Amino acid sequence: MPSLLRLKPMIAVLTLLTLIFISASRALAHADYVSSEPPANGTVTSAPERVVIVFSQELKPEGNTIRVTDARGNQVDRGDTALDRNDPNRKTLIVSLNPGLSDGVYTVNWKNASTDGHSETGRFRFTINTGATPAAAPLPATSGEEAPWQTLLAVGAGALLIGWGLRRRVMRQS
Ligand SMILES: [Cu+2]
Repeated sequence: MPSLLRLKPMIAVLTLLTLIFISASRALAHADYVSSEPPANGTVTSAPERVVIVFSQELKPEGNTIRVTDARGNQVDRGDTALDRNDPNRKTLIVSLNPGLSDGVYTVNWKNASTDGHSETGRFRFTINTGATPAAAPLPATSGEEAPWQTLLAVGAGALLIGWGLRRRVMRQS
């Protein structure tokens, strides 16, 4: 039966389109992670006072939690997750952190409740690295004379990096 043979690709295409439609509407219908401060997998150079997460959809005022833990699993947030009052779209959550967090890797677990009745969960990490070594301390005022060779060093390092990048590109093309 030739008609049945012709039907098979059509069914395949329809199935594919349905799957695409379902995944697209799912993405539209939930409050997914858009961005955060600190950023996911990012490194900050000073201890943040809070974690802010922006989602793709309006959230309910209740039922949202951001839980932040240190590398040992200890809670370092203050349990005060709330909508950001500065966001008129109600897509932003904020939680306060304990002051003066030490360098290390922190895990953020979030759970939200969007106004369409759905709930999403997610997790990301960020690193605090204040570079708290004597070498990273602010340079004394007398360091003005060092500026020229420091600039030279920076330019030299930049040139090396660019050269290395070009070489890699050339090697990849050949
Ligand atoms: Cu939804």
